[in-house]
Amino acid sequence: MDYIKYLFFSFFTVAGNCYAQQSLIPAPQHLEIKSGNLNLDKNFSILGKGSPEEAKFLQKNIKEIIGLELPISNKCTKKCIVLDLNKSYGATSDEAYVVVVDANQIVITANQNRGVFYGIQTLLQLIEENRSNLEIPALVIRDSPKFAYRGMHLDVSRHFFNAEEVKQYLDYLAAYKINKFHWHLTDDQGWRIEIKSHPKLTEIGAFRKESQIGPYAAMTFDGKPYGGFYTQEQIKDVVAYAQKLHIEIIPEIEMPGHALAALAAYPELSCTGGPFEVGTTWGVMDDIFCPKDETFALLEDVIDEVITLFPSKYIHIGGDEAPKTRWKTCSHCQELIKKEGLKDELELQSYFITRMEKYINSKGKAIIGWDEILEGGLAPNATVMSWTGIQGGIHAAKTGHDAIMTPTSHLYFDYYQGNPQTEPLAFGGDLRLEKVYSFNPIPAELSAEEAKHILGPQANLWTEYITDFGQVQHMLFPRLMALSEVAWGTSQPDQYKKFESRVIEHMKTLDRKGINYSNAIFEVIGNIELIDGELTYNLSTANDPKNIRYTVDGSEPISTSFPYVSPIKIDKSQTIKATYFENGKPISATITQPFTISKSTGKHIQLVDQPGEAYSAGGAATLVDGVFGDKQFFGKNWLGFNGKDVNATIDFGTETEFSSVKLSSLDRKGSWIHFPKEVRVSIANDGSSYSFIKGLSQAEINKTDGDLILTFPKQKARYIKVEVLNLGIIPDGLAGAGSGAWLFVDEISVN
Ligand code: TNX
Repeated sequence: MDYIKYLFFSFFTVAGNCYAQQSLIPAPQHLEIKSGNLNLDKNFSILGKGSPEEAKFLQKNIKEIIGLELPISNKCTKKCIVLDLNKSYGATSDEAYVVVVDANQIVITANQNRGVFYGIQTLLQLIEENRSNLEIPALVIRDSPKFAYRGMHLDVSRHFFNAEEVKQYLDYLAAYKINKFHWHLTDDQGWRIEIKSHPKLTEIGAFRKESQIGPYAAMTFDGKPYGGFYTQEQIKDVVAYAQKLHIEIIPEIEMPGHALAALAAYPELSCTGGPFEVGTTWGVMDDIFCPKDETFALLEDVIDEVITLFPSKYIHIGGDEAPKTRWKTCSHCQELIKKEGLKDELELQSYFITRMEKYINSKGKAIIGWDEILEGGLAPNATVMSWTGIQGGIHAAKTGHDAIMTPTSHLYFDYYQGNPQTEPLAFGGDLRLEKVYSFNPIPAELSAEEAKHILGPQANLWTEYITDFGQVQHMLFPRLMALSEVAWGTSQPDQYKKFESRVIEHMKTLDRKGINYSNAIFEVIGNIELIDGELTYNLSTANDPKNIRYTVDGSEPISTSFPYVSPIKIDKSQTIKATYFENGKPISATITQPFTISKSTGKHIQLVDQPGEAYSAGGAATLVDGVFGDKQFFGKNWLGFNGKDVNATIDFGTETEFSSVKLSSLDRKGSWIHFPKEVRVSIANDGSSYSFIKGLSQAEINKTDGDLILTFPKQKARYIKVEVLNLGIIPDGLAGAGSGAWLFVDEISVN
């Protein structure tokens, strides 16, 4: 492939060398190349010393890569790979290791077997990369991770992945030095862990009558019964497997929300008494565990069994997305609130979590919970898993609690990693490899002392839209590699292109192993840039960008269309289409980007309230960048405001004439996104005394498809203010009832 050649060439020229071993992921903290090579051949043996399990692991994997079964022996005659478990080796971390390669031997030194294991993983990558000639360059690697918590999650409730698949998943994590596996075992759509004291949890709770398929809003179902669970024997087997890979499994048992599968089995644990069915649709359900004594009794029994199965010090008890709708109208809950002297249902949630925490602590274990466990007061010893943004993590760290960073904006691997037109159906969002790679787990707001509470990052893989294991692989790769380097602490976001070339090298390994991955990095990616009022469209690809051909008149690019040499200047309305070509043939899908230039394009714009982190695109300027957000796909180019209004002021610079304002909004009730309840346009010449010009009422807005057009007699002014009012609290009966609605807006086009 030409792109490989190109990258090879560019890497050579940029780095001044082309040592293949620089493709290690995660990049080691320290790597020194020496002169000469080691030729790995059948004369080598493996000296296991204090690491017999690791020696076997190395033997098995070398055989898989190069077909040679090297003997394991107790002494080294000449050529050997030495696993030197040396307790006196003075590393500060028990995951640290050193690899030394010279002409005759390879020595891996560490003070713990987990360090030896990571040294082996590094060595396997070196062998993998040099498998054509089996020449490994002489080198010294000294390495240790920055974060002790390097996590990856898998949701097995929405779709079930069997024990063998979970073991493969663990292999992938181990290869990239991830050391925590968060196993999301229970949710509305399925209870997946056998609990001997309460067999109905799986007899009933592990099976649903059908599953939602396709995009959420379409509300289509497949009519096919679906289910599965792990027996305790299988769980033990997976836990033992993970231990060999030095991965700690953290089980999650969701409470009080995401509990419909358990309630279908034991409806008496709800506030209404049911009956219920195991969830068939996605989203957030109103029926949650009722804080009754029998609920706590069952959950404590569950915890008792979970604790015997999982050696981890942590039990994750969920805590997210628990609507208080039922608790508000349940007499038991209201009496409990009074009896315990609680303020409201949020404090009741805190009571629930704290009560479970006490029980779990009494068994010598600690809890982790999602952000929402902060609501109504944080349980005393809890670790917060910060997902809605990074604020939960900041708050936790500032109040002396540990936190794990897993924000939707950077680490939700159920979001799209490429063009939604060519990627499999996903939850939404826009999370490309480069963005994952740019994540810094330590928020800038924290002092060095507070930052010690940030245990590390974790990426989550929710599986509403992931129906089989091949698709799990596709969503995981290559983003797992970016997570790996972020968590190891050697990521360099300003060197993304170098990381990308290492990822391309690793794709060969994935090909050899038959693992699916997304090719999205080879797509043509268009980025809109607005600098000093000048609009440009920048195209990029992991391939050679010079092979991109584009048109400006909406026609399909052909091999003789304009070659892309520099950012395309956009100074009038037009549609750009771009495709990547090789040998005269289109290789990538074509991207299409219409631009609508108006009097507000590129003008200075200010917002009173800022959009939510995950939907902040390019900030306020996104509203005047000449591009209307795509209504099919709210991950890109839209600004999303949670519970807040849009209050935007545009400064034309000089007095300007106009007679219309057009903006777009979205209505996706299943995703908590609602049309605004009002739009108001006002103008001013001094930037402070605004006069109202025109508005749109809720009834008028609800008649549109989201294109909101306000026309009025010609005005002349320097400033225009556009207020788009959020619906407010989502009404009962709709997804997310009781929470703040999301308001999505894009482009404010003035003419
Ligand atoms: C939110 S993250 C959820 C999950 C969904 C996920 C989809 C979290 C604690 N709750 O139940 O699967 O969004 O991205």
